Amino acid sequence: MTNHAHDALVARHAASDAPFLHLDDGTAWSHAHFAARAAAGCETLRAMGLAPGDRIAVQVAKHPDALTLYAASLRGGFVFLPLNTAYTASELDHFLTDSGAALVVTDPDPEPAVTALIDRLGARHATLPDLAAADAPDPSDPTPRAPGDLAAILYTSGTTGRSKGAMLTHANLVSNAEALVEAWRWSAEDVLVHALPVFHTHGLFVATNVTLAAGASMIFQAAFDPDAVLAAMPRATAMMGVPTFYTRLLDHLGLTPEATAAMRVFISGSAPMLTETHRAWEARTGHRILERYGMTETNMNTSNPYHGDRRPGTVGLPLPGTEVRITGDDRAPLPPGETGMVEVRGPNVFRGYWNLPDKTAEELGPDGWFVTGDLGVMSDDGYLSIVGRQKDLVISGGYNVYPKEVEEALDDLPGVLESAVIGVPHPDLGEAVVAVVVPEAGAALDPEALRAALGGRLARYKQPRAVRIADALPRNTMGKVQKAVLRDEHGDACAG
Ligand code: MCA
Ligand code: AMP
Repeated sequence: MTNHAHDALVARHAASDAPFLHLDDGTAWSHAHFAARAAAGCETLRAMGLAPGDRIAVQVAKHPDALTLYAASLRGGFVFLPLNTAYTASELDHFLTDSGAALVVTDPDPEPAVTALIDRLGARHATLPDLAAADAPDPSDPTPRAPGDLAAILYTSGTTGRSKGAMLTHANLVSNAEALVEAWRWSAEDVLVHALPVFHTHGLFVATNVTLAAGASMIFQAAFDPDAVLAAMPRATAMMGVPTFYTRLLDHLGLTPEATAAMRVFISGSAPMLTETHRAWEARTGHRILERYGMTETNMNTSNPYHGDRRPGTVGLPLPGTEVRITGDDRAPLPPGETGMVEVRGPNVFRGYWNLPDKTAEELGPDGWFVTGDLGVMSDDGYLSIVGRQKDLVISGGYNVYPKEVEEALDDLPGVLESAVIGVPHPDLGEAVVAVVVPEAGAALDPEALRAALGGRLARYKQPRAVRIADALPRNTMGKVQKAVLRDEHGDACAG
C-alpha cells in the first residue's frame, strides 16, 4: 500500500544526502535527514493517540520543524491545518472548533487565552520544540493514503459568514507540485530563496512541495528581509514572492544585475503585480518576472511560460492538466476577449469546504468546475488576465482580508451604527484595508480609538490602516452599499 503525497513528496528523495534546507546558522538538513525527522515525528504523533484523519492544527512561527510536522502529518494520514501566527485567540476559536482539531501545536508559552481555548475544546496541546525533542518509538510504515484522501485543511474567509475550511487531498498537492516542477523546469540543482510564511498555500505548498518533489533545496529564512534575500541570491537560483517582496527589493540599492546574476527565475503571485513593477524589475535586473495565479481552494491554476512570452498584466496559461474558462451570468462560457467569471477544473481543485455541503455545491458544480470569484478575460492565444474580483476581498501584502469580517468587528464597537470596509491602492502593500464608519446619532467617534479597539479581535494585517468617519454610506436602490463609490471617494486614504 502507498501513501500518495508522502511517497511523491517526502519518500521520493528520502535516500538523498543532497540538501533540502539551508538554515541561518550555516548548517543544512539533507532530504534524508528531513524524511527521518518526519518519520520520527509521525511516530510521536501516533504515540500521542492520534488516528488517521485527525486534524492537527499548527500555529507556530516559521521554523524548519513546522515543515517536519507537515511531512509527519502526511506520513501518518493525519490532516494538517496550518494557521497564521497573526490570528488572535478569538479568531482561533472558530478554526479549532469548526475543524474539531485533535491536537493543537503552538510555540512555547502560548497566550493564556489560547491555552484556555484548547482546554475548553478538550484538544491535546503540544509545543513544536517538545514534539521535535520527544523520544519517538522506532518508525513503522507510513499510513496508507489514496489520492482522494484528505491531506490538509486551510481556512479561507468568505464574503458571508465565517471562514471556510478548504479540504485539500493528497492528489491535489501532488498533481500541482508535479505540474509546477514541469512548468517551471524545477530540478535537483535548484536553490529557492524561501522568505514566505509557511502557513499559507504559497510558502507551504507551492514553494515547499515543488522543492520536495524535485529533490531541490531552499534557503530557509525566518521572514522577508530584503537584505537577507539579496545576500542569499548569489547562492540561489530562484525566488517566489508576493508583489510586495518585489516592490520592497526595488527600493533597495543592492538590487542590481550583478546581485541577481546567479538567479534563473523570479516568480510572483498571491496578488496582482502591477505592470510597472514587472517593467521596473526587468530594467533593474534583466529578469522578466514569471507571474502565476492560484487560490487556497485550487493551488495554482495558471502560469506565464518559463520559455516563451511572460506577459506583464497577465497570469499566463492554464497549467498542465488544469482547465480554465470564463463564464457569463448564466455560467455559459464566453469567448476570448469578453470579461466574466474565472472558473477552473482539474486535479488541483479541492474536494469542498469542511462541513459545508451547501456552500460547496454553490461554488463547485457536479461537473467539477469551481467558481473562483475572480473576474478575468482570456486572450485569443489563451493568456488569462485577472481584471477584478466579484468577491468582496482585499489583498494586503499578499494576505487576504474579507471586509465582512472587519465590518462585523467594527459594528460591534460602542457608538458605531454601521461600517464599510474597502481596499485602496497602497504603495507597499498593493491594497490596504480602509474602513468608513458611520456613528450612531449623537456618538463622537475617534478613528484612532476605533483602530485600537480592534487590536485583540482581529489579526494585525486585517486591521484598517485608516478609518474615515462619514454621515452615511452610499447605497444603491436595492439598499446595497456602493463600495465602488467609496473606493473613488477614499482612494487616496493611503497614498504614499
Ligand atoms: C504584516 N503587517 C501587515 C501585513 N504584514 N499589514 C497589512 N498587510 C500585510 N500583508 C503588519 C505587521 O503586523 C506590522 O504591524 C505592520 O504591518 C508592519 O509590518 P512590516 O514589518 O512592514 O511587515 P512585514 O512583517 O515585513 O510583512 C510584510 C510582508 C508579509 C513581508 C509582505 O505580509 C508577507 O510575508 N506576506 C506574504 C503573505 C503570503 O504568503 N501570502 C500568500 C497567501 P505593527 O506595525 O502593528 O507591528 S497564499 C495565496 O494567496 C494564494 C494561494 C496564492 O496565489 O499564493
Ligand atoms: P487565497 O485563496 O486566500 O489564497 O487567495 C486567492 C486569491 O488571490 C485569488 O482568488 C485571486 O483573487 C488572488 N490572486 C492570487 N494570485 C494572483 C495573481 N497573480 N493576480 C491577481 N490575483 C491573484
